[in-house]
Amino acid sequence: MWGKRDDMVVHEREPFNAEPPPGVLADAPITPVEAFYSRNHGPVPGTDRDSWRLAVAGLVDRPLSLSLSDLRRDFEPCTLAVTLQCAGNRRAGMAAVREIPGEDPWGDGATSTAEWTGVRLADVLAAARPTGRAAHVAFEAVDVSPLARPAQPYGASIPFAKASAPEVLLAWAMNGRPLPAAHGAPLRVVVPGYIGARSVKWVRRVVVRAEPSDNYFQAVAYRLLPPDADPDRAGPGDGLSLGPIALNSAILRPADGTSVPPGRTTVRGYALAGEHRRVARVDLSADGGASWRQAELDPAAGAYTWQLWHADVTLPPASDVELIARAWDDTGALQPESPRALWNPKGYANNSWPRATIHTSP
Ligand code: MTE
Ligand code: MO
Repeated sequence: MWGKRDDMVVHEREPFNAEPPPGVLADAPITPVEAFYSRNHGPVPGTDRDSWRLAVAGLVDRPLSLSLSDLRRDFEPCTLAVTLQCAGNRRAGMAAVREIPGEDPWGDGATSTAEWTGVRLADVLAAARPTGRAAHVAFEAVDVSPLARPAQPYGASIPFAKASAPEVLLAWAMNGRPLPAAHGAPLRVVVPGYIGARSVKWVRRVVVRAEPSDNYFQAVAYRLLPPDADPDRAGPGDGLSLGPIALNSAILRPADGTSVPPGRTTVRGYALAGEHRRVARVDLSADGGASWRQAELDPAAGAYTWQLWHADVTLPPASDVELIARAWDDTGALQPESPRALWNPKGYANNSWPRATIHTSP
C-alpha cells in the first residue's frame, strides 16, 4: 500500500497511518521511502504535477503564482537531509501511563530521515516581498480531514523568522525521486526541527500573516493540553502550541520484548535534538539504570538529522535485561526520565527515556 514494505505497522488504513516495524530504522541514516513513516489526517489526494500551482499571498507586495517549472527555473535548487518526527511519536509509552482514547498508539517509528530536494522557502518569500507586518507563514493543502472542525483542508504555520531560515524547503523530491503521492506530491513543505505536522504536504498556498494560522491543525490540534483538559472540548488557542521538537531518542535493536543469545550484543538506536541543538551524548544502561556507559554516535547525514548510535553490551544468560537509553544535548539538557510527568490528553511529545526489556537464552 502506497509503496510501503509489506510488514509496516499499519495503525489505520484510511486515512493511511503506518510506521516501519521495530528496528528497521537502525539500518540506515537515510530511511528508504518504502520504510518511511506515513501520517495522514485525511485521504491522500490525487494531484497533477503539470497543472499544479503554488500561490504566495497575504502580507506581500508581489503575490505569486508558480508552477513546478517556475520553481525549478527561478530559484536555486537545494538538497538537504532532514529528519521528520511526528508529535505523536512514542505515544504508546505515554498511553501506558494513562489511556489516550482516539489517538493511534505510535511506537518509536513515527520519525524517519530523507534527502529532500526543492527550493528554499526563504527565496520564494523574498521574491514575493513580504511587508513589515509579516510575523507568521501559513501553509494550505488540499486534503480534507474528517476530523477538522469546521470542515477545511489541512494547514499549519510557522513563525516568519523560521520560514526565512535557509533550512526550510518547498520540496518536490525525496531520496532523489519525485515525491510519492503519500508524502505530498507534487510539492510539500519540509520544516527541520519542528514537529512533522508543520511540514505540510500537497501545499498549494503560502500565506504571509500577522498571526499564526487559524487552521484546525494549528489552532486546535497539535497543542499540549493540561492533564485535566477534555480534548473533545478544546477550542482555538487552548494549551501550548507545539513547534520546535524536544530532545528525544529510541532503542531500536534489539527490539523490546525480543530474545537474544547471552554475551556480546550491539544495541542500536536514534537520538534527535530539538531546534538549533545537537545531540551531545547518549548513555546506555543494561541493568535498569544502575550503571551507564556512553554509546558511540554514528556520523550524522546532516545538521538537521537524527544521529544513529550503538553500544556493545555483554548480557548474562537466562535473564530479563532492562535496557535504558538517555540522550543529552549540547546545552547540557537531558531527556526527562519518565512519561508520567509528560502525560497529556492527546499524547504528544513523549521524549522520556526509552526502555526495552530483552530476554537472554540460557
Ligand atoms: N500535510 C497534509 N496536507 N496533511 C496531513 O495529514 N500530516 C502531517 C504532515 N503534513 C499531514 C501533512 C503530519 S502530522 C506529519 S507527522 C507529517 O506530515 C508526516 O509526513 P509523512 O507522511 O511524509 O511522513
Ligand atoms: Mo504528526
